Amino acid sequence: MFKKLLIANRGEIAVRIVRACREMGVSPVAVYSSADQSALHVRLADEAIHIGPAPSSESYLVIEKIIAAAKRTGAEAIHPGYGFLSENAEFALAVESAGLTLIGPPASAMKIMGSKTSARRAAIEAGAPVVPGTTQPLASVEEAEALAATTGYPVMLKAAAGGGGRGMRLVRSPAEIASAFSLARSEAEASFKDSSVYIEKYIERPRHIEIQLIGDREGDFVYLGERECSLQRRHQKVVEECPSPVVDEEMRRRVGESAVRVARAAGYVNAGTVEFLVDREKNFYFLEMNTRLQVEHPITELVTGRDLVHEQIRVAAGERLSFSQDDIIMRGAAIECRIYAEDPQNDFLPSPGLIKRLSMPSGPGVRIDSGIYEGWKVPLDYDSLLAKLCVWAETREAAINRLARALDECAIEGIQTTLEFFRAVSRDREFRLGNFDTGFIDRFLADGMKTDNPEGEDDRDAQLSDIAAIAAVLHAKERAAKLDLSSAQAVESRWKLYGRISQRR
Ligand code: MV4
Repeated sequence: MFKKLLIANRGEIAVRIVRACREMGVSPVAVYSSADQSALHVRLADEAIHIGPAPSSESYLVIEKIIAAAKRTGAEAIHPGYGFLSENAEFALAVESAGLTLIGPPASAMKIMGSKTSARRAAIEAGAPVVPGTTQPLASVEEAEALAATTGYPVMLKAAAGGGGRGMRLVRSPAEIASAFSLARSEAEASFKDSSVYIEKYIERPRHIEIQLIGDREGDFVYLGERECSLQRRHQKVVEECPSPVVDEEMRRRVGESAVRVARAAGYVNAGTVEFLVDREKNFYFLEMNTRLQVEHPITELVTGRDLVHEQIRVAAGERLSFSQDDIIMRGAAIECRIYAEDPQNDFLPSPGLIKRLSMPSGPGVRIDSGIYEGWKVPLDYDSLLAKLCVWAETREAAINRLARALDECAIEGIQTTLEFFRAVSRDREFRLGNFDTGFIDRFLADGMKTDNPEGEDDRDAQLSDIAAIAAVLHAKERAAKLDLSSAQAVESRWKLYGRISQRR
């Protein structure tokens, strides 16, 4: 096992990796920019190396600085976390050339999955279902027109070098395709310095699920179920859950086995995620593969009871997987809310600044992965993710109730956060029913943070139970008013009241 491991990241994920190192007896080394001198990950690590000024292009993204920090401290391995250099094949090669071990897949697998057209070829080779479309870039407008006609409208034009929603265009009719094609090409060129564009049939109102997997160097793979990731805003995930409300055991096995075949076809090693779109008939189609540990990995850990970061470090050190497919039992349900420093009342505008008060929930089934502390000044230089609130319970309904409870315990003062937005989501009837697709969050926001239930009967039932709940509260208040204020109950409710008032400041 490694003695020392360098963490080429910041924020909550760097803290997450520090924790895994500690538990495994590996000494964690942090790197930090000038904006992160007093960041939590720096405080928790054994050593920390300053790697440059605040902009990530001059610090966390500079390959040579990361390698030099590892060499200087004698770290034998580097964990890239997510974002930054985590899916950069050039970085993977540089780590290897320096005689260090990357906690991640080989550069060759990153390259295959980095190009969406070659990823589709790998998936087809593996026998996985892919969205109908091309596996080579379109050569001309004429080719785009001809292929769209055979695929059938609507279609999507996507940047081959893209992914995660960037450089994508929906085309609903033949009249739009010529201009969409040239726009997609110039967007792709501007974003990725690669104008290659390919075509896919458009799947209407799909759900988005992804399979977590991990493989060792001997070629053994295990899939750890799926995560439901349909709740996104502008291609940024906001809430994820495990398992997906639409996936049953039989479907999980089929999607999981497909995902493993795709990973195998790409020569994959270590933890990775294979994304699928699911249509309304529950057909699933390979979309892309993420060659890194993902933000939302904790909900898989909560449901499977496995520590993915421990396992990543073990397989990178050359050990075999510590569990087999038969050992993976999905138990209960977990949900993650990503708490961002953004203002939901103001189009999710970033809200950096000083955290004046911080109070995080705890209690049964609650897990917080946080990169912040009271008195920390959130810089504007990086992603605005502050912390992840994850809950686990025996059932999905119990997990949502627990989430609502945990969200009510949260208080972050001094900056705007997405907490209130999650409180509204956790109360939403359609969310509670598991009735949603990738368009849910946009509709939810457009409707003033609520969704209309098309089933009138349910609405009336719910209204009646709302009325009953209001009556119960009024009754309780009346009773409390009659009680002696010095009684224990009254004292407790005054604390609660104080908490609410101070949160509003
Ligand atoms: C699609 C699609 C429908 N049909 N491809 C968006 C992110 C990128 N990873 C792929 N995306 C989509 N690709 C076909 N052929 C719909 C989306 C999509 C989406 C996918 C996952 C999660 C949220 C989404 C929101 C809008 C569109």
